[in-house]
Amino acid sequence: MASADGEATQPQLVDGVQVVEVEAGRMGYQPRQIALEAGVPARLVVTRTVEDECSSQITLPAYDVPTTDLPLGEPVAIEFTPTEAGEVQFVCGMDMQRGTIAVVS
Ligand SMILES: [Cu+2]
Repeated sequence: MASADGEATQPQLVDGVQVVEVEAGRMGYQPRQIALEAGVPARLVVTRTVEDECSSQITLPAYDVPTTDLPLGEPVAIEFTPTEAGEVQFVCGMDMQRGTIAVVS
């Protein structure tokens, strides 16, 4: 499940949606690097696994995903459609933990 640093995790295509499961845990986001295709709806399913204020919220500013609460142990879906190629980041509520999404067209 965990990929080596530098190797982006590919989504699973579920009913036309690119789905990636993300853990917000002791080591930050896992996976930390995700690859998505532009123009296809995407869903990050994020589960927080640590009692840690830092990872209790997540946001994806580039796609106007509002700051979203992550209750401990409850998967939360973050949905957006990447529109153009490039790298965007998802970050914790305090902008400390980061993950990278490489969007390809
Ligand atoms: Cu934080």
